[in-house]
Amino acid sequence: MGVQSPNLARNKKTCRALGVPTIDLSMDRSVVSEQIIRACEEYGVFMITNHGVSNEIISRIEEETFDFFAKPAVEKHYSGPPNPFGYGCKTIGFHGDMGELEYLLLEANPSSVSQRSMALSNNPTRFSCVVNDYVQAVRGLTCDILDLVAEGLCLGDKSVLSRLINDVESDAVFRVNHYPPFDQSPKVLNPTADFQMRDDKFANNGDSSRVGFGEHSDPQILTILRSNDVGGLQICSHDGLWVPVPPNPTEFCVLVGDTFQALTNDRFKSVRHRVMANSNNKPRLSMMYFGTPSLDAMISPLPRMVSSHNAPLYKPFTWCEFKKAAYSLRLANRRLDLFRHN
Ligand code: GA4
Repeated sequence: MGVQSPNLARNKKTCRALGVPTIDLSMDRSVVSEQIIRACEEYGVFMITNHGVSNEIISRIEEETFDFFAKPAVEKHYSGPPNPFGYGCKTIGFHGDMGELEYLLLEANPSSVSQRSMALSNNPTRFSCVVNDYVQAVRGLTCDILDLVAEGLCLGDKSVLSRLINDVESDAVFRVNHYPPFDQSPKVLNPTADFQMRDDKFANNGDSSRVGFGEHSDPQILTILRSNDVGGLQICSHDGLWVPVPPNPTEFCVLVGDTFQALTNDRFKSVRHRVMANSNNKPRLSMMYFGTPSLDAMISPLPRMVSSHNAPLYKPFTWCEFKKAAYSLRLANRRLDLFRHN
């Protein structure tokens, strides 16, 4: 791990071209729609600028959550374990995945104007407002992106995708990950500066001291991620290279999830990604809104994505069934295969 093959070093120039595309949402609607579709097809991930979410909403949530993670460990544990919501530290899910991080998992349903607990903040009302404002803004952005996709794919019903996550029963989750800085030994390469070959041995935390969040794809439709200026996120390219995503606090990173892959009958591919611990003395703080259908929503390839040459690749499943499968497998498993036609 961390050692580049000579071949890889020679190909470094090519690798740079693999970087994640950036899309300016203020451009002409049809251009943006086309760019989003191309990015979903070719990369499964893209950055967005001019997204319209106010700086104030973003900096307030950053401040509140940094304050939470600055609390003494014993106090933070009053908000855990994340079962299903709350504070988690190092353990991810229920099946032995580990990461060098701590996190908060919070409900993000459109009707959840819920009060958060006193253990999260000594001003739970303010904490709730800040979370709800952020989630509402980012949900709106997710819906805009999904409407642009629906237009570009000529889906007829332009809100067929956004309705799935706007449902009052949506199973959406909001997650904040806090990665402490990594104490770097001299022989380890900087994890954000080098392209590395994907290696199955390390797919699930082989070198556990460096893995913040192990390789996985997100099970939902779309993930909207925002981080501070500390790197660590890497995406797996089609060629099996780990490509660092440079952090940019003014942009959002959008990731295609498994459910979007199934809805588009594999035209879009969910992107495998991971987070490596950083070594620049500053913690990484990332916030993810997971655009999710309701538990009983039926997922199957959209009619427009299926034709006589393009048979449906997936059997219909509910989000609840898929979520159960995701939670019963480890991070690195290919859960979509369970729902594929043979
Ligand atoms: C990955 C995406 C989201 O963070 C998450 C994660 C969830 C968890 O941490 O509880 C999972 C993981 C995520 C996928 C596989 C299962 C479930 C941990 C795990 C091992 C909240 C989600 O929805 O799926």
